Amino acid sequence: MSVRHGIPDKRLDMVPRKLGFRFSLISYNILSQTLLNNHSHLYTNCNPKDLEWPGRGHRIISELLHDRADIICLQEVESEHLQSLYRPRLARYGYECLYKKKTGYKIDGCAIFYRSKLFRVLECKGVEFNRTDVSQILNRDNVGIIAVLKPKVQTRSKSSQLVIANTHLIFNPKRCDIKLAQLELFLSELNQISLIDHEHIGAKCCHHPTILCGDLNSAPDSGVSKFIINPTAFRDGVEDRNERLVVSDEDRCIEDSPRNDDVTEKIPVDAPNHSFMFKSVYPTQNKEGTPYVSTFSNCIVDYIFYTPKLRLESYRELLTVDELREIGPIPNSEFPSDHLTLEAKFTLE
Ligand code: KL2
Repeated sequence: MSVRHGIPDKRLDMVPRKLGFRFSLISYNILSQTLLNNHSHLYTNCNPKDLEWPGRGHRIISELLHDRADIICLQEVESEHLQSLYRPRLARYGYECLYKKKTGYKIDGCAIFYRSKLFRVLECKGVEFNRTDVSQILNRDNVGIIAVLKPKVQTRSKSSQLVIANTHLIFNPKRCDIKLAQLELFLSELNQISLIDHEHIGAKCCHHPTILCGDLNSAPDSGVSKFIINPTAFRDGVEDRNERLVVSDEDRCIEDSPRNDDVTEKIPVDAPNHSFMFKSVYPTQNKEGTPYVSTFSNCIVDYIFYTPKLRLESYRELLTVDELREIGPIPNSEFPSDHLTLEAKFTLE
């Protein structure tokens, strides 16, 4: 059992509310085996045994099944492993799966598993971020997936459906402009799917209860995070706006750059906006000011955001940067990925 499973969930409200529909959700970047093998220099401090396939795959399954979450959002799921391992193994426990593979020659993608006893899928949309027809910087193969789920059980919740959006933004630390463009595109798709009444755009609470989660490859103080939480402040922030201005040639040489990268310098982009009122499940630091982490770095890069009409009941605490440093590099025998699992419980109001 992992260190984190021994720690009780952080509860926000001790008053039990039995009225609404309750469900749990996981977001987890499971670390694709192909990416692990291709970037083996990143894992030289790990025990090679802990990196082997299929052992790591089986430990990922155990981690996923530990709490039997009702919805499991995964990133870096290889289509091959989805068919041979994740889909059949999770099916035994009552999960069905929705999947969107990255475009181009990429082998992995985003998956949403859900307990089919509990939910019916009303709609599902894979969103491709390679959209040079929209913007020249939208030229990478990242994707997201959006599902509209309807609880099958009778509840007293006023809301009758739930929108789940799961994505994995580009890694390249110097291309915050692309991360933001990918996010904007994803949020505009999410907006179309999640809007309740198209005649009341701009009105408060015009969306179905919505969860946005995944690996944003962005720190809590990044433009990406700020834009999600407070788009108005982001639009007004000169500093953040600068993140949208494009970068030097040297910056483009990192991994995910397409070979003939012909991004134009300083593309003027309209100020981005969205009308979701997202809150983040996870605090970015503890009471002493020590940052929490979701991967072996110095901050959180994975998130679960939720809108009004969802009540956060509890969440599994992350580790602080010091706690993870003490544990050492991951993957290890307890942590099968280089990311930690994010898990939260909600009530649909
Ligand atoms: O940061 V990640 O890991 O969410 O854990 O997302 C990307 C990176 C993933 C998909 O592109 O592959 C990892 N150095 C380190 N990690 C990299 C690099 C790199 N140059 N390129 C890709 N990844």
